[in-house]
Amino acid sequence: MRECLMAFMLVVAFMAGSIQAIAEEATEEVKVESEVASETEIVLTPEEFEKCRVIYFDRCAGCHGVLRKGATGPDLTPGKTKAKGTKKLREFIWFGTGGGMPGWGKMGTITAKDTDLLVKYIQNDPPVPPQWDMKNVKASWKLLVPPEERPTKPEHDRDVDNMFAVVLRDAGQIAIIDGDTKEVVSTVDSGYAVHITRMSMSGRYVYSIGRDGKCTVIDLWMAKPDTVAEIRCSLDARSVDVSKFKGFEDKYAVVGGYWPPQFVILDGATLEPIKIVSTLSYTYDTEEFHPEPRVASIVASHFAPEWVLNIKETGQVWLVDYTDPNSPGIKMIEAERFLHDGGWDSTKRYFLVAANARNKIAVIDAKEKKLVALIDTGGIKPHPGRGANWIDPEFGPVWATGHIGDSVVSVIGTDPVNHPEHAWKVVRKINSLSSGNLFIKTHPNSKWVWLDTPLSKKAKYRTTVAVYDKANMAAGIFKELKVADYGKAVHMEYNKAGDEVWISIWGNLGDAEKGQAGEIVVFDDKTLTEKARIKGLLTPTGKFNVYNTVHDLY
Ligand code: DHE
Repeated sequence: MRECLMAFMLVVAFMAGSIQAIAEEATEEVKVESEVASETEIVLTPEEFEKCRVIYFDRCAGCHGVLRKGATGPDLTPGKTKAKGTKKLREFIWFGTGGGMPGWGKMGTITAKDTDLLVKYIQNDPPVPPQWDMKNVKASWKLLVPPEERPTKPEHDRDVDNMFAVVLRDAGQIAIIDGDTKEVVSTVDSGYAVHITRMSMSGRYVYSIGRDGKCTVIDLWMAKPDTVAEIRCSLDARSVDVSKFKGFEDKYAVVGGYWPPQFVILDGATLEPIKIVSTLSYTYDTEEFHPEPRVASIVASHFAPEWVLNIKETGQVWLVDYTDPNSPGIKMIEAERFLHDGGWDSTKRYFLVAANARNKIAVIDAKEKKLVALIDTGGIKPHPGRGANWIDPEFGPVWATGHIGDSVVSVIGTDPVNHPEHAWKVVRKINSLSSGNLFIKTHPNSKWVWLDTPLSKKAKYRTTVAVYDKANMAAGIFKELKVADYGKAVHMEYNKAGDEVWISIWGNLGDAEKGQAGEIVVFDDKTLTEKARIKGLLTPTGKFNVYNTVHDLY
């Protein structure tokens, strides 16, 4: 017990305290002068090292890896970084790169002083992060409200299907918002720098995953929705999903880990851990051992009792059969590197996932359990979120992705039965406002496709979204909508009816007093005009409508 407590304290120390530190003193000018660091010049005090470790975890590890071996971003081990030299490294961190790296300094996220420290930090060896095995996982498990003590029917008259779970990223909270009244019904604590939520198949439960690997489950039937169980499955994580196959609805959940690289199968109702599985393995192509193959996106198959786990660095898609969760079956499909985010086609048979190091989309057939295509998107760093599906008047059913490193939207044919000549080909390439796109969204009831550009190098595009007409995509952007005059406009989500689009304004926690920590802007999807603002939210990012998330509508 004492060991567990110590490990937990270590981990809390490992993650804590970062956001505020990074947000401070944002606007100093960095000096970009020529210098080649000698060994003595890259020495950091223990305090500086610790500060950098936290900043690195918050801002860099997601793309470059905890061990800095590289993934979406390049290898940052000392052999490589020293060769680049202090001046170049400082430029990268401050100004970003054309390949999609944000200009952390220029954007005001990392100060000039901290940029200098980071430049030194990444020329030192990375610290070895701790492990997190089943003993730690079990010790972190808290069943706050056992299933038998939960409501037997909703304790309110709200439409649960039209509720939204909104990630309040830098506050580490989830807001539950009534989609009809736009009222914030409840705000509950979740994991550190919480990342996404997914819904149980019944739509009753919201599962959240924090960057600290903490998974929580919120019961939407409660008068005031609240957390009923929580667990920490790893120390760094991004994904969670539930069992959706017929007969297994709400039975299990799975949490993917970035560090340690592993996944944990949980009981769906209580989050009691059942099985932990390491993803340590070999790259699919060169078959070299990789020490950090992280679990990126996870989706639940509708064709078998399986999850589709995308193992980023090794470029493998693992189909995990949860019929017998203590002895899960794993089929490894060779795909491409580095697997990141993705979504289903409209039939939910094909899963399209970005392999962002190779600018490709891999297509997995969940029915035949195999890779059916690797598509060159024609852009740098595809980043679909879950993508968007619609019927193109010329090419039939299509799915689309934008790009982080390019101002282009690639539209891909997805119907091998009735439109075989277009299936798994880029049938349209359309301009976006700018590079720096993260998410694209539509709804079967809408005539529009929406695209954000929160990582644009141009401030005006970070707060503007583009709308396209599905019937006339060839015409390019139909309308630009300025959403806010601060923060970043990020991630669109429809309401259940598909007639409203919700967009987050992701501000700074430190600007809460100015009313600029964030809000959600609701647009009328028919008229493309603003309908409402849900104010006073602390750094909202992803939003997940219950009905659309359960049914994979995007
Ligand atoms: Fe995400 C999805 C990982 C940065 C907001 N993000 C995902 C998924 C992965 C991932 C693997 C897919 C989950 C799934 O479907 O199961 N994200 C990462 C990173 O590694 C990365 C690049 C860097 C990091 O350090 O985390 C990263 N992500 C961000 C952000 O900066 C965003 C904009 C805000 C934040 O939380 O920091 C962000 N990511 C999101 C959102 C989704 C997401 C809103 C879900 C989109 C959806 O509609 O499903």
